[in-house]
Amino acid sequence: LYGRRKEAALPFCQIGSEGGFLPAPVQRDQVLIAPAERADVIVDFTSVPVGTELYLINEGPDKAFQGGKAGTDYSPADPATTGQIMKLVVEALTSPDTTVPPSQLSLPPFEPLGKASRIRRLSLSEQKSSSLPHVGPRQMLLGTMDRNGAPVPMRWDDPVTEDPTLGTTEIWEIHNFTKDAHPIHVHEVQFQVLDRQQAGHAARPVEPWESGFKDTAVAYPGVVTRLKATFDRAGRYVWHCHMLEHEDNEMMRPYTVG
Ligand SMILES: [Cu+2]
Repeated sequence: LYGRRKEAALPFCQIGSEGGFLPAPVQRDQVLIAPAERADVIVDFTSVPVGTELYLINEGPDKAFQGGKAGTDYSPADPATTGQIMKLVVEALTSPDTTVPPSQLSLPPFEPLGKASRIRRLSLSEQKSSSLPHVGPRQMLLGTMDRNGAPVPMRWDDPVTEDPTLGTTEIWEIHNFTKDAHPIHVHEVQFQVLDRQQAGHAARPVEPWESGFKDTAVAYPGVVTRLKATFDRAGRYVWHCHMLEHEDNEMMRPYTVG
């Protein structure tokens, strides 16, 4: 939340993500939200004078997100259009405030998933057009990986390759071979993000605000993102990139639990 002169005005507190409460509240002054990700936040306006105008703004890029920070790694969204989200005007209290300050909240105990019985290596790949190779990739594809660590891209119609046994816990390693970040969404389950690892580097622990249960996680280019889920309901589901232009253009795959 920013004031009129674009000064950072008000930090807030994140208490939840897609799958429920975080293990503990996390103090933040901005959130990174990809399509399908959700954040439950508490904003405390107690110390803000009545009449103050605040703005919730979007600093994400107006082109494909590849990771990094606004202003350093990419230009933020156009403040006249895509950069605008919401304006808030602080009014006087109309009834007694009985809410609990975020720093005094106690959240339900967090129970992590048990040991995984299988690790799957999965891939995100891009495919160039043979007729228009200069206009960027024609398709992004999900897939598996071969013994040598090379991606094996697959289409929606290809046979199911992800088939967890009912009731088992698996780790899915998402290897992103594309140039862009993709929000990977797995239907039916809530997963834990374990860590992220760039080739040749040590794995980075998950961010505190990603340490609860989630159903969507950003997979950065050149990075392995590790997810852990328990597949406790039989059936046929899908996993996919949640950017609509990608998911509707082959970046979606069926998976079965049984
Ligand atoms: Cu995508």
